[in-house]
Amino acid sequence: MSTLFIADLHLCDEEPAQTAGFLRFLTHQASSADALYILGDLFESWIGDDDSTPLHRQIAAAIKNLVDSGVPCYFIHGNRDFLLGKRFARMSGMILLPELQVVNLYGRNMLIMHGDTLCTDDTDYLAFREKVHKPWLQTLFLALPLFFRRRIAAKMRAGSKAANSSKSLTIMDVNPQTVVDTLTQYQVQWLIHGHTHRPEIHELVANQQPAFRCVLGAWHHEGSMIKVTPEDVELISFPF
Ligand code: LP5
Ligand code: MN
Repeated sequence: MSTLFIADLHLCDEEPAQTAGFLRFLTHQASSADALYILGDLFESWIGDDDSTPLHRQIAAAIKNLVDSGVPCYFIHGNRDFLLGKRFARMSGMILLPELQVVNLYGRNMLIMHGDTLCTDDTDYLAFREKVHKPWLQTLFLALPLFFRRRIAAKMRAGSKAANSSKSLTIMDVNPQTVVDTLTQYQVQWLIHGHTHRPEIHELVANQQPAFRCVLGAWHHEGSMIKVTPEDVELISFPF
């Protein structure tokens, strides 16, 4: 019995190794799991479900195979693929979850999320996030021709890279008080998230008890997953 979590694969045409690694992961590790949770940034960027590229169709079909074999797959949006919608969910068989979700796994209540909203010191990012999450702006963006959306997304990625190069590592990490507040708000002792690309299982105190913050790694040169079993919670890296 095991439930697997992954995030931050950043799949794109330019990085075929990650795609190969993900397809292998689906047919190997994930095929014997009770469920797979993808906690955002599956794709490098997502500009609308109508952007039907061979890569997107290949990934949808591979996830659908897993789901059809009896392994449910859940998805929480990341800051790169927050526009992934119902059409892609239907194609892939994935179930879209809200930004924060508590799941009970083998008796443990675990809060799961992408992790970007825990970075509350990064006020520039949060201001940017608030803007691009406005429904009217998203509707407007999605109505633009694909080539234009692609250009805007590339500008945003370039702007993000430039902004990140002058931000400190502390600003781009989670705020410790926000983590404790979130665990308190949801009355849980376990948190699983991605986004920061700093894989680790941190021990802390919340609700006057030991608590654990499990951070997934990005799929740069190897895969990263968290495996939850009735006995254990493990952070595992594996070659593509
Ligand atoms: O993604 P990453 O790891 O590089 O950095 C993130 C934060 N950056 C982002 C921006 C995304 O990378 C952009 C993704 C594009 C998605 C598809 C387009 C959908 C458009 C929808 C429109 C309605 O999330 C970064 C954080 C970092 O994580 C660590 O937490 O710091 O935040 C920023 O870089 C935000 C900047 O501080 C401020 C904004 C710069 C963007 C400038 C955009 C200009 C675009 C003009 C277009 C007309
Ligand atoms: Mn992210």
